[in-house]
Amino acid sequence: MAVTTMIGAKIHRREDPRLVSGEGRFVDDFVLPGTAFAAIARSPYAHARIKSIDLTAATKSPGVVAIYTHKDFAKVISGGIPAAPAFVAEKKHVPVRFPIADKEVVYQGEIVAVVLAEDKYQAADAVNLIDIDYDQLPAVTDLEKALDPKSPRVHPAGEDNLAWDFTYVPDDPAAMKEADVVVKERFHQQRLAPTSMETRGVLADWASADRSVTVWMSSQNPHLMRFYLALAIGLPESRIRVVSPDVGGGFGSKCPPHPEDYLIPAASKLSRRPVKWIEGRSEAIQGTTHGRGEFFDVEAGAKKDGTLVALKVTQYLDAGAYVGNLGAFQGVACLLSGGAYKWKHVAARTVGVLTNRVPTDIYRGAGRPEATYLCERTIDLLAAALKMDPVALRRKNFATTFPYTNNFGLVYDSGDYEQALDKALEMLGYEKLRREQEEGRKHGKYLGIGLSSWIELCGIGPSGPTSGATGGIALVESAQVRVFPTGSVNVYVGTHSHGQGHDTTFTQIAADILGIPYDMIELHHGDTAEGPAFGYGTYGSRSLAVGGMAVHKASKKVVDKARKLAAHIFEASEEDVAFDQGHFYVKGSPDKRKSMGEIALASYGPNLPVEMEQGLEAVAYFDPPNFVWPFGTHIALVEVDAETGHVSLLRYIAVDDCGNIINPMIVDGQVHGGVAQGIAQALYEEIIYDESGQLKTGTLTDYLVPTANEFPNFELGRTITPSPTNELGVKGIGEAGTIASSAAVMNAVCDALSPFGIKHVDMPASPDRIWKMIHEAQGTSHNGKEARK
Ligand code: MCN
Repeated sequence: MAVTTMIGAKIHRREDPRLVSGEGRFVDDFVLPGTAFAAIARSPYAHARIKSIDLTAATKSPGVVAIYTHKDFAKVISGGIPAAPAFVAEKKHVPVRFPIADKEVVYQGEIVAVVLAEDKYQAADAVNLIDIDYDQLPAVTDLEKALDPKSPRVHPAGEDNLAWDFTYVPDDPAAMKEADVVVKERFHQQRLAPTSMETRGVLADWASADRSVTVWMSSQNPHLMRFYLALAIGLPESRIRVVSPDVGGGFGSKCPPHPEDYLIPAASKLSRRPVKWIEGRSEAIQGTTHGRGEFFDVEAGAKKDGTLVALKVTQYLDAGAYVGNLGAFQGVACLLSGGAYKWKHVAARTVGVLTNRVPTDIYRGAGRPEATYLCERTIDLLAAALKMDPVALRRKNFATTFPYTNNFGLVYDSGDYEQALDKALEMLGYEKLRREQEEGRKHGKYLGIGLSSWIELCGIGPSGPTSGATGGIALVESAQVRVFPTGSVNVYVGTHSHGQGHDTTFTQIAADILGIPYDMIELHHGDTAEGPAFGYGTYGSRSLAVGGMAVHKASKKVVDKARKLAAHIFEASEEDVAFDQGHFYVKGSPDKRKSMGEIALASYGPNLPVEMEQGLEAVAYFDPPNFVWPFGTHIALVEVDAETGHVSLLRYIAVDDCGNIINPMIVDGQVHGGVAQGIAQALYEEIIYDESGQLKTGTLTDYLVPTANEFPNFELGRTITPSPTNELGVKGIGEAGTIASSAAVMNAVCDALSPFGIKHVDMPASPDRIWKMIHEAQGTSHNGKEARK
């Protein structure tokens, strides 16, 4: 057996000293001689025809190197930004998306021209001097209005604004008839801006002499970016190097290819200079993909005793002006809409709708926060209709036998939902708080308790379903382990760490399997010139359950080879050689032993078994047999001030189960960040456009990203139900907090407001929204006078 102390060790992140002392290297830290700086001219209109572009004044502006428009880029970029099939195989209309507008702009922020100058300020100044004559066209910027066949069309080529209309399981009216109680609600998911700490950025150096390009970009999946570039810029993958160095967060928004990812390398080719573009904060809010942007029409029925019967879900998703590269992934919300519960029947349909707004795409949780929110809100609405305790309704209907196949054929690999629920209730002191709540209401104190018993599909994913969803590439994961003659090790992985702590956790896995000290192992990621041919990147809480398993597998291959060599050196049979605490020995003679380091040195020497080659290294690709299915119960305790509508989040309990754990401290950190992001959706963040498609929340003073001041100390608990899907028994945790928390907070807010007869509140539960609802419910007008009704 190998050393088993590293897996599960609560050790500090090894990457942090470098990052917190300013030693990190982000795209903007890379400086190449002769670099030209890019600034981008974007459409101020949501929909307009471009009548003319006059570059005369801008071209004369100091420091300007070149200005490129569609006609220039059309010479060096072929094809558009692709939309993956994702979870919606059949689509009606996927408009071709070239990275820069030609004759028409279809959302505010769409790129119209790229200016290169000697410095970034000169480039920005010149953008303001470009004279673009637009002819404004009717725009549709509201999801519901876009569904109306009479509304303006986002793309004239389309018959309507429907990008897709796909039914996973059709409605069965007979199923709902079995219910004694039926509830109906429309659940909104406001648009959100991903807001990573580091905005996007691209630096490209096109070397014409050897027909190659190196692109530094802030990306979560550099190999996939290399693949997309190869399809579009006329170079094979072998001549494209993509480097994603330190990346300051991404939350999914740095997975899909963005227009600038094509335009900057192309600008480098056209100008024959390295070109750098770093996104501004307002540009990020306006021009990077948004998350969510949906509403769900839900109908659910249960029997008098609380048995869940039927659920009918229709998802309407605001795709924006183009179908996002992974935008249709959010259809997964339909497939998980039944949550942790046994339903007799679940019907689901997804409708993707084009609007004149920036495209939506995956954002932390992507589809799974929506599924949890609609399911957990529905459970609370049913509990209220049945006059049942929401805890009892959950307990009665949990799936209990695993593997559990849900209504869409997805197989939940393992779980114990009741155990997580019980632990969370105990941590909260549920019964006591319910009594306090009852008492408080008599004195105008409105406490609310909200539960969210979440499940998640992650660890994306098995090759079968994922290759169909990506249009060919199976989302498996790769790793390479190289042991040098001195026994130190380099591990290369195809995932990318941008806050998740892989340098620490993946090294823990390698140290454990190889029996080599943790400090002698270095993790490398983010450079397509290193390691295996392809890496699949970081999203969908997949890195540990798929990528960590590739490290595990490659390390084991190394141990297998080392064992063969040790057997040869000991002149014993391989089966008789034990490996324990980093040492090989013949069973029964532990004193006569050789360390992995000694075997590594020997592997580069002359004395090898017949047909064994020198060296000690291995590549592995891991293709999991299933997704992994973490779960848990979160509980929020809030108090709503009926005078002001303000919600105070008093306590937040998160009990999560992500199977076996590599590093508990990192898992806790991921839960903290995730929970904060879900609470942000519930209470603060919202992208708002006006009727004409102007973004009203384009700065961080309008778009409310909360800080740690807005949160109580999160109280974390854990249950451990190992995954049978992989040898490490692990499940993902990177999105869990976000998936669970908006539902928990909103259930708490609605619970607090139930004495007013308020059944449902939309997100964000801002003071003004709640204040108005309370006044409407009380029959008083908003200024305190009599009813408006
Ligand atoms: N881990 C562990 N034991 C487990 C599960 C996970 O020790 N049972 C560790 C892993 O080894 C890894 C970390 O926890 O170090 C997260 O692992 P995992 O759940 O596999 O998630 P990924 O590494 O694939 O990260 C992706 C996930 C996603 S999809 C988003 S979005 C997200 C997130 O991670 N974006 C983040 N967390 C983020 N954190 C930061 N700081 N910044 C982002 O942009």
